[in-house]
Amino acid sequence: MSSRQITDIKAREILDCRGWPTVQADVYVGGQLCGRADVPAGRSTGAHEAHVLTDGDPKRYRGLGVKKAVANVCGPIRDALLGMDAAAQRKIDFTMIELDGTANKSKLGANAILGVSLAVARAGAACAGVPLYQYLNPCSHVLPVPLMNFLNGGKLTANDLEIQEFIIMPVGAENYAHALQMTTEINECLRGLVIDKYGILATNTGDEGGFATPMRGIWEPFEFLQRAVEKAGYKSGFGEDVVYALDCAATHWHDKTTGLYTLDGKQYERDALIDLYRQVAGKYPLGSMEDPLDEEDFDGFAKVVKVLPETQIVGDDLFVTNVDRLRIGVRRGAANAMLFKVNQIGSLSQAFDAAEFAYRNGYGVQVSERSGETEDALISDLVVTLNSGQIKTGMPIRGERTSKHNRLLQIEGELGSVATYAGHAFRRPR
Ligand code: 2PG
Ligand code: MG
Repeated sequence: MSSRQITDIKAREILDCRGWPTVQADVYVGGQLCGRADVPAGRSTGAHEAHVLTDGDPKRYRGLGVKKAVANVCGPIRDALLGMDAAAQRKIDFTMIELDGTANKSKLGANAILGVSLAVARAGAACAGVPLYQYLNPCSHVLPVPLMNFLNGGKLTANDLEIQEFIIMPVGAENYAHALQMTTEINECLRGLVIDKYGILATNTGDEGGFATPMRGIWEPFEFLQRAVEKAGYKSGFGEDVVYALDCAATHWHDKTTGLYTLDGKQYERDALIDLYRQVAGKYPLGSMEDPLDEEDFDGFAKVVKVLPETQIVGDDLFVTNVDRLRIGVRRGAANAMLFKVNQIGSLSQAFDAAEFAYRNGYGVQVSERSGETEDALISDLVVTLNSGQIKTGMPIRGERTSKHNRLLQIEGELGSVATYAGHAFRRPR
């Protein structure tokens, strides 16, 4: 009998940062709790994401309870995995996938499967007596550039900005700790500028900690970011202190019937929108842009890659961390980086497969939070495991976001002189 044999699996319904129920799973080895993990949840989700199993009972949490998913963990998943080696991550993940038997994990729930998958990884690391990032990859050493979401819009905020995230990347920082310092200094300057123009109420924040201001369109947020950067004493530009980034989340302001995009009251055909992006990138150093177009428009994404040669183009709703969709993207030259969200696909092994496929094809990998997070900081270990060089995990305020940043500070300390901050090389740091 292996000393890493799984002896029990438990789960419970907990709450995420929006107060919505989600799954927490526990894995026991040798009678001891060895791995625990929480499942995050999106709000601006892609149509092709794995299925989140909710109870649909309007009497509890307006249908959003996850007791059924919890029961699936404690019943069929537990039965299938008891006695297995906690280090057999792949075997465990694919046992659950087979047990589910559907393409999108709708029978057991991606939230049930992922919770166990992540908790198993933690249990494996605990048995090995090493931190998770080191257990998953002994060559982990790259600290990512954080994509800091200073101004929030879209589905993650109650304001009129269609574009979901206006981001600053502190690429010129010396290390992760310095990146956080730069971010906070710039954010304090931005706060002052926002108050001057819009008053104190405009400094309320959205789901990921960026200000939820009444700004409009695409130009005004950039003007504010640029002024805040300068006021804080930093320079924007490739090779300078900071570059900018966007998550347009354009699927959510694209009309599938007319094919038009509506931005600040104006309608755009696809090519006109791409031209607008070109103008923005001509004025501001745009290091990265996520989901510039609708999630089904692979050819449009390929066009954006050609029009913006200096900008990393990231597929989120486009790829949903799914190797099959990524394969289509690679074939058609759509985007050149993949957003990595474990719950989009629903198991750690499949998410790693997608990342590896991305790397093999010269694509970057940007590890990402969901808008609905708990204080679980597992993605901080994953970004270092992947040596991916970039993480999007919200502003360093609100506990469910600071937990990730603070975990990265711990990892930077643990790695000591081995730690390498990705900096300007965030697209290919390895
Ligand atoms: C996104 C994310 C996180 P959500 O679109 O990239 O920033 O939002 O988790 O709601 O999908
Ligand atoms: Mg996105």
